[in-house]
Amino acid sequence: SVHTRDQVELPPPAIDNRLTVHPLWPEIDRISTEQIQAAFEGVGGEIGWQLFAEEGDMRMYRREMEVDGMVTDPLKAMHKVRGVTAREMCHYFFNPRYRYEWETTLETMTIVEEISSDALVFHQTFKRIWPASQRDALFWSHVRQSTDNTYAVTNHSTTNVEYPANTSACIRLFVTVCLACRSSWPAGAAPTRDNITTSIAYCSTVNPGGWAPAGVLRAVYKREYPKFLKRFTNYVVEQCRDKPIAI
Ligand code: 6CM
Repeated sequence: SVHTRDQVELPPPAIDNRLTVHPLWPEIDRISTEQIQAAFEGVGGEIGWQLFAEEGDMRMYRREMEVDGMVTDPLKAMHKVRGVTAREMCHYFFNPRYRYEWETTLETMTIVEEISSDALVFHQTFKRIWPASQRDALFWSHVRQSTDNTYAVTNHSTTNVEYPANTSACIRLFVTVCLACRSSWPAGAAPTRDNITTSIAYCSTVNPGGWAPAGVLRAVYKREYPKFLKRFTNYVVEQCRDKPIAI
């Protein structure tokens, strides 16, 4: 019926066997493990992280960084969302079916390869930001359970001969993103939509891949990242409201 969700399409609790035999597996496993670990490390006492957006439980930090004159500021965001699980959060972030509904910077999205139920390769083009050239990205995306009640999606740039960089109107950007989520509920109680809280750590590092004015880029990030995280988390809360909870 319309109110039951196929459990099979939720992120699987164990790694899909088809992924572990794929040539990208060693890289996907290593980078995902590193990213998930780093995502849960605090920014509190650390030098260099500057808070640039704060709203309710959401906090966003960045570290100003440039590589060959290009802005590559690492971004880290923390948030707390009530009424949804880590697994549900990651399901909506990973599954391309929902992407156009929450991703506002997107122009096109193509699934380049379906590696397994928990790993895909995407080609995406983004809306052009004046006065820079349009950007595209080619990246693998992997969703996994890390520990109990903890799920994460890692996205990382890759290459594919059928999708060469910098040939058309687009400059290829490079991205490493991790959305790591951990759910908790009162000890001794069963988890419900009323008592569950999910802590989110979102990390993103984007190399624009070619000339883009630093000031414009930083202004876009400052506006777009908070907008993305608020919109995405509200979207998941709305989607889950009348559905059975998926731990
Ligand atoms: O993590 C996010 N989205 C994922 C699914 O699309 C994926 C995307 C990574 C690429 C991030 C590139 C951002 C740079 C976009 C430049 C063009 C901005 C145009 C703005 C026009 C309105 O991991 C959420 C990414 C949120 C980015 C703000």
